[in-house]
Amino acid sequence: MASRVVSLASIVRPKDLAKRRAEPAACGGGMDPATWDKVKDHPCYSEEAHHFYARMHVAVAPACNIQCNYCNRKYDCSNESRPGVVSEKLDPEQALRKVMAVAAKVPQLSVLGVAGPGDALANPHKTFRTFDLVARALPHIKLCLSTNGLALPDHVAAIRDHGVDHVTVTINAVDPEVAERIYPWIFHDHRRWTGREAARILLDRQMEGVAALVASGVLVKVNSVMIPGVNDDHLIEVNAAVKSAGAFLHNVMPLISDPAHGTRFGLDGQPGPSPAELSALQERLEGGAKLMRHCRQCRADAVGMLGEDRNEEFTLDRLDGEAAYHPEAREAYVAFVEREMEDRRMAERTARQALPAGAETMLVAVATKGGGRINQHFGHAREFQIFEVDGAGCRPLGERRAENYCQGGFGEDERLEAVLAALDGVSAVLVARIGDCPRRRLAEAGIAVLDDFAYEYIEPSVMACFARMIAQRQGYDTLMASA
Ligand code: CLF
Ligand code: SF4
Repeated sequence: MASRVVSLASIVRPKDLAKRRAEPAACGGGMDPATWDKVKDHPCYSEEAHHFYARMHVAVAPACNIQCNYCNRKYDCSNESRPGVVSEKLDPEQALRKVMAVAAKVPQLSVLGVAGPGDALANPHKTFRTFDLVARALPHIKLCLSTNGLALPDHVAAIRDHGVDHVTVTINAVDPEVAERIYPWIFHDHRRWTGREAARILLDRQMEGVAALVASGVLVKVNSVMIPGVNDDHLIEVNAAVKSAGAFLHNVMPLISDPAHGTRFGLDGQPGPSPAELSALQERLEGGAKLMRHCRQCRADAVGMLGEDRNEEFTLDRLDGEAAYHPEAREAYVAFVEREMEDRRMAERTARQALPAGAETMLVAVATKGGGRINQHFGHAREFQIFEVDGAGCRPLGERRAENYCQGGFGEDERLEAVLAALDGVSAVLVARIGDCPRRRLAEAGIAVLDDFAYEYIEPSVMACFARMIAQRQGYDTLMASA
């Protein structure tokens, strides 16, 4: 089907290209081989890998040693999860059974994480016992944990000795004055601490732990929760500290503060940032520590590709006996991904060479079910991947969530308006298919819809879309000038 392009005059906005980073080589160009080996199939540490590989969390760490004002213990750890109760807590042996069952069914599985529902290192015996069991049974699985950092300095040697190559530390501030507005108390050295002193101890131990991990060769990712009016501007300092400490990635996540979750911030009416506020902050952080932009704020028992959750398929009552893991299925999948990645990189190179020069940039949204391809119907998309594209290449900016428009064969107007709001500022949407009615509504809103890139690779298509739209606009301008 032919593509439709609309409102070309309104879709391209000027931008200072000099400020933009060139797209890093997709195969980890510039990265040393040891680091590349750690990240190439970790869906959180590599944007490319998240198209192909899955992670799972096991909820073996219920206790926590601090209180964050954005957390209610009834809910998942907000450090690593969207609020929502974990369906069941597990002991290490149950966790192993679950990991075996998932590995048997999901060849994409490459990472096991302990991310709550409390703090992984406030439950060190359960966390490390789980890692031991899984490492013995499935040595190819990467081990990953997430922590608030309070107990981190005490466990760096154990982390290294248990073969945990990836650690996420949540650092929301580097100034105790800011931190005391986020953490009402901590439990440390057999007693409870509050106020500025609690904040100072926590921050000191976080940075001490990060430095020790980096010195041990463990890849560190820092998560920060963006809390408007509390630490939003301050996250620039956090980003600089994270960079100078040698962390691999910085992931700035929006505060989730629905009052229904019963968190302190939620009850006090503390708002989270809008997508535009989050993007604006991320823009200000460009050039500092490398940013992660594809986080999905997963549950502490999430299973599957980022953005999907298959945990319901693997609850304890559904696990019957020992699941048989067949390495051949995994090996075949890895071989397929390697071919796919190579092919994709070639397509990217070709598309980049065809980009028009010029100081213009646009946002393009993509509907995808994964696999790095445009393979989702507009009406089924619960989120859109957003890319910024210009003459230098395209960069992922993360996802924007929207309830899927199509409700069992018919669309709902209100939902379509919500999708349009989620697409604010976007110039074009690439989809596998779309109905006539939403296509018309998007056109009225000045958003081009293209379905002739259906099932193609995402990044090359985004660049080709940009090149086509610029060429059409230039053709239009020439026509108008000669009229
Ligand atoms: Fe889990 Fe976290 Fe390991 Fe990933 S999640 S412990 S690093 S395996 Fe990933 Fe989920 Fe974001 Fe966490 S998308 S919330 S960053
Ligand atoms: Fe909640 Fe995690 Fe904070 Fe502990 S560290 S209070 S579990 S968000």
